[in-house]
Amino acid sequence: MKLILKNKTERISLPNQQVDERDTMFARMVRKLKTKPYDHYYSTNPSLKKKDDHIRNLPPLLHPTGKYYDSDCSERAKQLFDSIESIFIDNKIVDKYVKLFTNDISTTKVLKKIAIELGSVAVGCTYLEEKFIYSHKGRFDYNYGNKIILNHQNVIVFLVEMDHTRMQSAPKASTIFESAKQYYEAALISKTLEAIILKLGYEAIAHYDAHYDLILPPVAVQAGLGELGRNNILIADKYGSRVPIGAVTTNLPLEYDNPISVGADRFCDLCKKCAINCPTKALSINGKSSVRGIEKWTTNVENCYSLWRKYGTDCGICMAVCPFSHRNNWFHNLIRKVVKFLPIFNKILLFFDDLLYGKKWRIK
Ligand code: B12
Ligand code: SF4
Ligand code: SF4
Repeated sequence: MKLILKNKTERISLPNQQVDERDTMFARMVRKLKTKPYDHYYSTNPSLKKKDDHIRNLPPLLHPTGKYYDSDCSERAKQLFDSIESIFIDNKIVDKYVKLFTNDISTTKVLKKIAIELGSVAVGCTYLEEKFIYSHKGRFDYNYGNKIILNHQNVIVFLVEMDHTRMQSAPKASTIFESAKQYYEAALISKTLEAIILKLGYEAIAHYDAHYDLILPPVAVQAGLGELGRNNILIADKYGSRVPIGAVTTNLPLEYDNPISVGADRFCDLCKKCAINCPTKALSINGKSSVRGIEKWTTNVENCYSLWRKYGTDCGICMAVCPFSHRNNWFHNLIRKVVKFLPIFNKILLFFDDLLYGKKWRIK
């Protein structure tokens, strides 16, 4: 089955199978020796045992021995990541927002307005495609291997913006601080939307850091928020890749958005800046590969994540170096329009991007 993008020049295809959350890098890394999930996982995936054990033995993220550890940023990032688990949504705020829903205005419009008011920079709605739901839980031992049953038909998906200046210091600790800050924001927004929808009498589940039942980038693509880049994450209009994603699935009826083109797929064919500048060469420098039946860019996840453990941060160079991730201002938005509608200028634009910002990543 094919989804046709709005300008009918691009298509996205649906994979032929679901992903098991147990196979994702963070899930693999939480497995602990001498536990049932560990024994089960590596008896079914023996080829991964040696390399995973090696990465697991590296110092943890945000550890003082990490190359870019910073006593201020790293410690504040740690606190923010921890506090995501204890986010509490005040009923008074929920009630205030619930009052905005009246018969005269479309529910989707009100929900989107609330998401923006809460701090998202873009919001889209789409149907929930089964192939983007994980098949089994994997991030925690207590529900390891549980089959995911998610009967919601719809999903509201939103983006939060990572500060451009902080991103320019990637892979230093100020970028992981910014990640933690925006993952916290995304969790807060998704949990607030979840509470509002529940109050309206519908089912809802917030999907946020470590608590995802969905692969978010394709859902965001389907909801019209951008395109997948060579850096293997979402490239959104106006913000490029410096946009963490949050989502809420629900049975509340929603009006759907259509996928869009930002011109990234064509531009990425020429550019390759993310792949060239990735310190561990984790990104595809050549063409796309077939993954679960679709042609797409890939990431060598072991290379990427083991570097994080050495740096003590979440790197982020591939987000920061991307020409689409420049500031959201009139000048760069004009260039974004040219890339979107006049791909004939891609080569010259890339030439000037190299000239102004450099071909090689420079930590600011
Ligand atoms: C595990 C994980 C990682 C792992 C593994 C990455 C991977 N490719 O699997 C590691 C540690 C390496 C990692 C690194 C990073 N991550 Co990460 N990661 C995740 C997580 C939790 C799960 C992803 C997953 O299920 N992967 C397994 C399979 C699906 O991976 P895959 O086949 O390579 O598919 C990838 C893409 O091709 C796309 N995709 C999959 N199927 C399809 C189908 C279609 C049609 C399309 C269009 C796309 C698509 O989605 C996958 C993730 O990008 C998601 C959160 C989430 N629930 O989505 C965040 C997430 C993808 N990460 C994110 C980010 C930002 C990063 C980093 C930049 C780190 C940072 N500083 O923040 C790097 C970038 C690495 C890179 N260039 O690929 C963001 C991306 C935001 C965006 N703009 O898209 C997410 C969505 C978290 C969030 N809430 O915002 N990550
Ligand atoms: S986060 Fe860093 S190591 Fe990982 S793919 Fe991006 S540039 Fe490469
Ligand atoms: S850096 Fe270049 S190749 Fe990589 S995602 Fe951005 S535009 Fe595409």
